[in-house]
Amino acid sequence: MQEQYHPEQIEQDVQDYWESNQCFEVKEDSPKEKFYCLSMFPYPSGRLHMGHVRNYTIGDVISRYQRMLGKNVMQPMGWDAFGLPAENAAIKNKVPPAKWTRENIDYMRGQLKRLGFAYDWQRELATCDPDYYRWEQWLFTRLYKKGLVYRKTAPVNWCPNDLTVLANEQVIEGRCWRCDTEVERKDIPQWFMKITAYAEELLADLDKLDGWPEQVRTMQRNWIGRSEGVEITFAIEGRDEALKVFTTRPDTLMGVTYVAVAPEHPLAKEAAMYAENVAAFIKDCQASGVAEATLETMEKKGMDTGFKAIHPISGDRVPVFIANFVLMGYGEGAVMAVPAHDQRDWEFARQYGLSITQVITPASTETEADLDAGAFIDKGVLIDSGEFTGLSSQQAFNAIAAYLERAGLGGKRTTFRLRDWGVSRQRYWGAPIPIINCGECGEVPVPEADLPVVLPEDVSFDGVGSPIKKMPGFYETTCPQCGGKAQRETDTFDTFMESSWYFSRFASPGNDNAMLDQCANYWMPVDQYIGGIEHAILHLLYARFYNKLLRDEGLLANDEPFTNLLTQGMVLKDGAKMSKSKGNTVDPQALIEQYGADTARLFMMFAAPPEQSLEWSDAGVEGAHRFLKRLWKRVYAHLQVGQAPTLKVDELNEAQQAMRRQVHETVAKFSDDVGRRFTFNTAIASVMELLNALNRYEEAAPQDRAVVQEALEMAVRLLAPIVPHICHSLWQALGHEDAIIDCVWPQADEAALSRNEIQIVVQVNGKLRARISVAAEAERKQVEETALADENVQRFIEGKGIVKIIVVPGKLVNVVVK
Ligand code: ANZ
Ligand code: ZN
Repeated sequence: MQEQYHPEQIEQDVQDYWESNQCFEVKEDSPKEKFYCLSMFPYPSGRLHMGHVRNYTIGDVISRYQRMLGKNVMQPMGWDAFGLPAENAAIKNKVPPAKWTRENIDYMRGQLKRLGFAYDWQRELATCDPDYYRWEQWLFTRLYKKGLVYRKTAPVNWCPNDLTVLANEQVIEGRCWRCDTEVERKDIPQWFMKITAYAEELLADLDKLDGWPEQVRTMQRNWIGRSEGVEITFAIEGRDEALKVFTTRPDTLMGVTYVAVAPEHPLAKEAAMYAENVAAFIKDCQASGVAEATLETMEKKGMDTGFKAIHPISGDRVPVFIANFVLMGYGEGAVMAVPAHDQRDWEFARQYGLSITQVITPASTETEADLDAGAFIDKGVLIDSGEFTGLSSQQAFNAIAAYLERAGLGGKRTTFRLRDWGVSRQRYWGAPIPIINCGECGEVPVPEADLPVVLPEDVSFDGVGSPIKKMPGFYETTCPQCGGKAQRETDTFDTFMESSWYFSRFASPGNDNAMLDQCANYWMPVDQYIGGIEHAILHLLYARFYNKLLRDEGLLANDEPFTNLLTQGMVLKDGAKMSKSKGNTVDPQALIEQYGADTARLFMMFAAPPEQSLEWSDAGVEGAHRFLKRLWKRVYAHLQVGQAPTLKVDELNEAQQAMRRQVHETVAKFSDDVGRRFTFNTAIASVMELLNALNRYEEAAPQDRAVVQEALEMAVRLLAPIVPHICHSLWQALGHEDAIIDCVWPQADEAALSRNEIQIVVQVNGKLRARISVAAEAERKQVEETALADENVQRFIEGKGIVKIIVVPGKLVNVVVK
């Protein structure tokens, strides 16, 4: 063993050892319990950032810990390789996206290896490889036949100058990011996945996910947004087709003073044909783009269509408005407006001079509805509502639903906020959508034998539109059904398609004959998933959806993909998120080069518990490094004296027992912190304290050296998942042939934990009445209390006064009573 700690050298040696012994390549044939640990795979942007280092260190520590618990642990890694940044980089640097992406992957793979993560690299995949996305295309064509994917017209952001579709993040304050032209909304045919068909199950199964943070489950529940309500039909005067609305408050039906439809609603379009100002209004609404986040905050605008709706119960005529806040994609794209009881409707009615009719009054006399100040939105008791007057809101919900049902004018219905997933992107760098458009046959899925539809990678990329849209060699084809001339779809998939199933493919890698095989059912579900909270909604929801699709295809047996979820906190610098745009990043590469992988890993795990944000600190990194140097030095000093004798636990003196007790208390605390609480920082702190105690510990007798040997071995085993390289070396230096990655996780020795107990006799008035055991180092007061608490002693002193208590330390207690 060398005297000095040289991380760069030992880390290289240890990594060579792992690689040449294929230490992290796992199979499905183990009798051990399986454990699948997965960190969210990175986008190959060029270099790792600190967020990656943190995420992957947490995952690696959990993996290595689970392995030491005796499990068959699989930890894979791959690349979420499609997406917009590659296109932007291609424009900037004049490199094709494929080349740029693959070079980044090579560089980042090297960085991950340098950090010593225990990945089974045999399972590596990049989503831009046709061998991967072909299965996504395959599944898509299967789902098409099942009716779970369909095409419909939907709006996109369109730059009229560049003649290109823009992603939401390419629209900056309503303008194109490249040419600053005002962005328009354009309706084009796009492909959708019917996630709404799984809405009920996606919601219900959240209850099973008790290994997920409650916050994430709540976010998913809100996103799915189940609403129980009533669908109501309003006839339109002078027209055959009626208008349907969805409401969660049918109890307010008698307070309807107008109805409102979305700008895209057929009735709005019809009104536009009769009146120019209506047409202009609709156009104006559409120019505001498609980014939906602004809906809540935008100014509420409306326009009278001139149509009159007939109230289904009273028969009153009410105006039909177009309103920009009514969404075409929710419910029926139309609302019954009740300005007295809905704030949005109230504001709208005020603005356009529409009447406000109160039909709900507070149930308790303590509150009062002040309709001049705003809508009264609480539930209560019905007034001015004909036969429903006097009912509570709850009773009226059912009564009105039943009435409408009998009259054939509606009934109870459940809707979801969740919409079908639009998966078409008018971009180049993505998986081609496997559909052929034929003038005769319409949309025809690419037959299985013709898959994959490979994306041409050798392209010149100028950023104006997608190159494959200008490549007849790609899109001109023949129809698989009629053999006539046809055109390939040139849109590509949303990259969430690739990230929604990569975890199952890791469990069943490289199969050229099937999307997944039986191995997937050995490994799935993922036991521990680790990633950023920014993926709490879309990625996790789509992944859960995909898992259910794959299950229903017979490819997976599990209902849910991720049993436990850990969302790690952000890496901050000076209190702000580390990000390129803020210019406050610290490059992990420099950190690794200066201090080594173990220091980087230790810092990441020591600076904060994983779910909390972590503040970057140079001092913290140096502190982590100093600790590793001290650990090395302590082992070195210990070994300089020669081999330690065998530990004889029965022959230890008090000081030795006390030292040994701290060792085993550390083992117990560390295991609990890491295994149950995930508080790696406090676990590490306990080993730091142990090392301090060892440095203070005076070694005189040979058994002292045996105690120290055990202490150092325990420290090294506990730290092995966190700083695996140094622990590998130290373990061998301490005289072991086996590799520490395969050591079993240490168990605290119960005997060492219990304090040294001694037997004491208790007399009452000089007569032996009991034998008690107390800690050897127990204080006099404690000995007295234990003696007096003894049942037999109690019998002899009961009802008598205690005159005095004589204590002979370590021997006897005599209670004198009168
Ligand atoms: C009348 C009413 C009266 C409503 C009242 C609320 C309060 P959640 O809970 O999110 O499901 N709504 C229905 N379809 C809509 C659409 N396409 N765009 C915008 N708003 C729509 O919300 C359901 C309520 O949202 C419905 O109940 C409807 O307004 C509105 F005192 O109907 B309500
Ligand atoms: Zn055809």
